[in-house]
This record gives sequence, C-alpha cells and structure tokens, in this order.
Amino acid sequence: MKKLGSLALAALMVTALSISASAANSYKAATGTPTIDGKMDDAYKAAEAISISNNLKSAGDGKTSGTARVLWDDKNIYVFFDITDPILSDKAAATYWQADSVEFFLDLAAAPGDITTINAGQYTAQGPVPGAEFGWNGRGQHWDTGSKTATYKSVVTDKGYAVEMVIPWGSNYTPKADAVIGVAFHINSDEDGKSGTREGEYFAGDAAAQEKAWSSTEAYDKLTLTSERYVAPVEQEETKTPDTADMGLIAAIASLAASGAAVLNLKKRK
Ligand SMILES: [Ca+2]
Ligand SMILES: [Ca+2]
Repeated sequence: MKKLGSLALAALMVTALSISASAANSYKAATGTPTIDGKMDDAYKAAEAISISNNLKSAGDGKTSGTARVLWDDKNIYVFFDITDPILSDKAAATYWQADSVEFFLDLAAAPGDITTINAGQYTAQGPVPGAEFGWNGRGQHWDTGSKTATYKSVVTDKGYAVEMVIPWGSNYTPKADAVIGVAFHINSDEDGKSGTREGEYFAGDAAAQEKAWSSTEAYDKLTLTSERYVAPVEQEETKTPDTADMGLIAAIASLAASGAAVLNLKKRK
C-alpha cells in the first residue's frame, strides 16, 4: 500500500513537471534568404505565422496585435513582423520601447539563463514612427556583438506597420536543419499615439512568464529550424486559357491552311 502511494505521488510529480514544461510554445522557421526591405518575400510563406497577441496584465486595449515569421540560412536568422496597429506613435523615443516597436529575443545557448552571460540577445527595433533613425536597443551576450552587423527595415502598412530583421548567427553558433533554439516575440504598443508612454505589451508566448525575457531566457518559446522551403506553384496546363501568343499561332495555322487551299486552286487551273 505504501509502495502504491509513493508510485501515485511519483506519477503526480511527472504530470506536474510535464505541465510546467508544456508552457513553452513550439514554432517552425523555414529555410530561405529574403531581401531586407520591410516587404514579405514569398520565402516567408513556408514559415509558420506566429501570433503575437497575449496581452500582458490586460494593460493594453487589445487593438494592437501581430504575426512573426522566421527564415534562416547558414549565415543569418530573419524575422518578419506584420503588425496591426490603428495609431502610430507621434515621434521616436530615445528608449525604443516607449514608442511603437517590436522585440525579438533569441537564445542559442545550451541551457537557459541570464541573457548577459550566455549566447542570447534582446533585439529591439523601432516601428516607422516620425523621426526614427536606424539603430538597435537591446542587451545580452549575443546582442553585444550581433547588433553591430544586424539590420532591420520598418515600413508603414495599410493596417499598421511591418519590421523585417536580419541578425547574424555569430561565430559561436552553427545552425543545422532541425536544430531547436529559444525565441520570444514582443510588441511594445503605444496606444494613445503619444510617444514616451507604453500602454500595451503583447507576447507570442505566456506573457506573464515572458515579461522578464529581457533578463532571463528561462521562459522563451522553442523554434525549430526546418529545411522546408517555399516553392512557387506551377501553372496548370489544363486550366490555361489561350493567351495572345496562342491566338497568334491559331491565326498563323488558319493563314497556312488558306494559302494551302490557294495552292490547290492554282494546281487545278493548270
Ligand atoms: Ca523582404
Ligand atoms: Ca501604436
């Protein structure tokens, strides 16, 4: 009986452990090399659309949300943020998180920990707000060197804005197909449009757990670097309608047939 009791307790502990472990989301990146221009390349279509809509402490009005898609190749990781935001900040803020901005966090270390002592980084990019000049905010061992060559492009869109980032893997990490890395995606939402105040914060993962993403990688989500790649659809011959070239060919055949008939007529006259 005693043994059964301890077995039941062990089973309960295993269940509790698996519940806490399942708090992290798992996402998929696709293989590809995009152009960093703030426009979504077709290559991103092979990547998972990761929703960023978990409202931290329900502080935001919920009108801002977004998706992120990730690509990778042997040199860099690329992130495309597509943000729905009805009111853009009126001007840039010295600390980017106090105006409309997005953040990508990555953890390339063997085990999670303090962002400043492991191969991890917080990359904060400004939205396309008036007066914004290119630059990064952030921290972490990866950011210390990576932010010198990483770039991004922010553009205004019909529904808000988009930000496209390229971040080098760095010399301390070699990406491989099916590798799993730590990631977090975040939107700093200036919802009254007055720069200097951040009304909302949205995360892709567990917002309460990822609030400390700038400090610790413990609550990051998981991203698999898949070898999936976008392939452009091939046009179906069966459904193809005659185009101008085809019509020209038909006309030429008709013309040939007519001249053939003329030759026949000539032969008859002889
Ligand atoms: Ca692009
Ligand atoms: Ca805004």
